Amino acid sequence: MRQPLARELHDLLERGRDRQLRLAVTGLSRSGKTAFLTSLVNQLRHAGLEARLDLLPVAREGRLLGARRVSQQDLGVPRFPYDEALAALDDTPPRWPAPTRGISELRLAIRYRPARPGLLGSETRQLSLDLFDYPGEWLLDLPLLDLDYPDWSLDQQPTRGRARAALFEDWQAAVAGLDPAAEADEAHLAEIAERYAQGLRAARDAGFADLQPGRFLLPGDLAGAPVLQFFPLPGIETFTAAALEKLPPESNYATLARRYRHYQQRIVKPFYRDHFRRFDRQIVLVDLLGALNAGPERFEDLSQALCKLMQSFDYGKRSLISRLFAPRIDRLAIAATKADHVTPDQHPRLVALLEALLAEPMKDLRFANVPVHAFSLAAIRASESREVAHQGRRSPALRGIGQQGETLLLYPGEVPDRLPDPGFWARQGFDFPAFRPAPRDGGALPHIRMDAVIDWLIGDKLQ
Ligand SMILES: Nc1nc2c(ncn2[C@@H]2O[C@H](COP(=O)(O)OP(=O)(O)OP(=O)(O)O)[C@@H](O)[C@H]2O)c(=O)[nH]1
Ligand SMILES: [Mg+2]
Repeated sequence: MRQPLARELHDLLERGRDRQLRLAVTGLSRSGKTAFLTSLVNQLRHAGLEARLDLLPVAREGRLLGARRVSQQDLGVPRFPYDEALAALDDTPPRWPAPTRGISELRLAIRYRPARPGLLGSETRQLSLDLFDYPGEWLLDLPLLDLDYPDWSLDQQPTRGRARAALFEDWQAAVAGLDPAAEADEAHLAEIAERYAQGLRAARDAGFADLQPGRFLLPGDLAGAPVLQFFPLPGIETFTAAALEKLPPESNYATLARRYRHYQQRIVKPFYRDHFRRFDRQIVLVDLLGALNAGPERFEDLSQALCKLMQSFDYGKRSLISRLFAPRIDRLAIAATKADHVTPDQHPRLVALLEALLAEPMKDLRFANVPVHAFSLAAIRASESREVAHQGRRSPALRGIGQQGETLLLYPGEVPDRLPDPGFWARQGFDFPAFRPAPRDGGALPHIRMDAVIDWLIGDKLQ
């Protein structure tokens, strides 16, 4: 799916005139990507009318005239399901938008008045904003571009952590007797691969995030194809590279290595080449509160997955191959989503925790001269902040609607402002229920700090 040269040239010219920007949203499964993009489009469409965008100067100053959806350029990419998401939120009772798979795109034309108008005074300008939503799991596959099959096999033994290893027991039992040198049996390999995929799915459902290959979890139209029928080969370390080379093409080893290479070249690489490389700005969403809720092992796993994921944006750390696919991202936001699950006094702590979790990758990115900013936000705020009297003292609380339609009034707990130690989990832990989205009266979606995030991501292009 290579882009025609004329289009690249056109894009380049538009970009030079600051009239086009490609903004990508990513995050691991359920991190809040669809909610974020739905809210972003919704806020911009309601700008100047009902939207509350006080932290977005172009809106506050009355210069933002509005935004319209226009047809996207790349007809090969599915459209972002904005209407479907709004329809779910407007249902009775309101529902959260359905989970999405794969990459989707939406183009907005934003009209605004420049901060310093020209001689005629009534000048308006337009910015084309291309928005992309893609699964963060895909970025976990980046290291795979640099590893050959034997190295990847060694790297991926899923025995880290007891809870995690338990989920792969079936696969381990199935793969144990597989001789790398023996002739491959298609059906047998398919079965072992399916158990590996089952292990990955179970690990994902249990809240684990550091999972490779990413497409095994979101196969889309590749489900059942042999390119997804490989797995790490235990015992491969007992062979020398030369011995592996000599194994016949029909051997288990050679068959699996071939599939791995196909996955690398035909699945992973095109995403980097056709999409990732062309993004200008990026926001990475993190469901930090969900991970706190899920306990220490999941929290640790999220931390590892995120550090891996962030390497995609750090050119310094990248090898030659993956550097070829480096995007020219000149700004990166990271955001803890669903902040409406905690009381507003906890929001600064949530940002501090996110910064602590991503301290290393953030240092590397700053060193690589990519500006990074951390936020906490709620794309679609589903609770209201209240105060309740408790033992003669007034304390903050949240009011929302539970999944069964019941009214909830609660204090969900304190967010640790540094990486939680074992004491934290023993002492306090964390617990909050999910909220249903609040019914809407047709106006802009209620949010927390979407305006600040929009300003950081595109504000400078609306000057
Ligand atoms: N309270 C609250 N919940 C949210 C918010 N954003 C997302 N959620 C919850 O998180 C779930 C996942 O949000 P999505 O936007 O679908 O996340 P996603 O990253 O697109 O998920 P996938 O498409 O499955 O990868 C939603 O179904 C909601 O339950 C928010 O701003 N506030
Ligand atoms: Mg989604």
